[in-house]
Amino acid sequence: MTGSGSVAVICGGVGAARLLRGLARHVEPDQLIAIANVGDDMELHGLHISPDLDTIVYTVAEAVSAERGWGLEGESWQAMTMLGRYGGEDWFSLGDRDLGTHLYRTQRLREGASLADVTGAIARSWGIEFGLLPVTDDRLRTMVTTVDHGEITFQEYFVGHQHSVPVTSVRFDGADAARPAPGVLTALADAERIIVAPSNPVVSIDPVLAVPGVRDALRSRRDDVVAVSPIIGGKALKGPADRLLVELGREASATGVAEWYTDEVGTLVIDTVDAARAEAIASVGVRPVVAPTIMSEPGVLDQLCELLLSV
Ligand code: FO1
Repeated sequence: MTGSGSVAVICGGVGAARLLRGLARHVEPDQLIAIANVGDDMELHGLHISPDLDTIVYTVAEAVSAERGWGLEGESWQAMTMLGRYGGEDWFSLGDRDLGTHLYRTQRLREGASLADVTGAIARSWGIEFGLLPVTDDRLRTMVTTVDHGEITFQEYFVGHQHSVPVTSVRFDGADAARPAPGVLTALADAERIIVAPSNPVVSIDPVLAVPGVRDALRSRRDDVVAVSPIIGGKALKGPADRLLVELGREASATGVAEWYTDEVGTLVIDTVDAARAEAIASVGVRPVVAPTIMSEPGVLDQLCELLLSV
């Protein structure tokens, strides 16, 4: 990138969080803003839980459980054990420390704070200096229609059924009425570069784009939008993105991702194992860039960040 242009990142959960941990090392904090999915949010035990926001905070703060990719390292599960004793809802594992985050967020929301305000307070308390915004402060819930269980919530699909049940369609409840959180559209308009993180296109990125104004903001700036393919060698590194693409009639490949994002993304970074797909991707009108993208490999995250800021 040329000037001290700002960078806006469209984020889901784990993959986006890992990329942000790298970008935070390459972009001045006041020039970096993450716009995160809240379609995974849910009310449970009377608490408002925001998995993708919390995964980003915990990961960037280096506090996330390395084993799980979500929740906190060194967790205990006493509250869950107590719930189990009473026959309460213990299918969604909330660690004792993690519960503190949900208690605080729920209380602040009840007092009338916006999700964006609470998210800012939580992020700052973990030493995160760049901007972290929910795509909307309004209610947005990803709903998944399955072959065997009808329409269920995202977490019932992802956790309840370990995302192992075939899906026929996905919708984002509340999207039409949802307003972009304050600052979201400005960030997308002002950014010199918009990055779409390697999150699940179907259930993590699309709910962000479904909030009115967001998809159009990317389409109008398509040449400045670069995505990282979350599908490598036909597989998702984590989660159901590959299966969902196939179940929705698309190809589980970097080419399928390029086709998914054709209208919003001008450039798609694909892993070296998918180099042979570059021509097919170019033929759908997306500029392919081949580079190592497995961020857990030494040096790859920093190289990828430098590439995303310069490509
Ligand atoms: N994922 C699971 O597979 N099982 C869980 O019990 C679980 C609990 C959980 C609690 C808090 C949180 O922030 C995330 C949690 N996740 C769990 C992950 C979560 O379902 C996913 O991170 C996203 O919703 C999808 O990216």
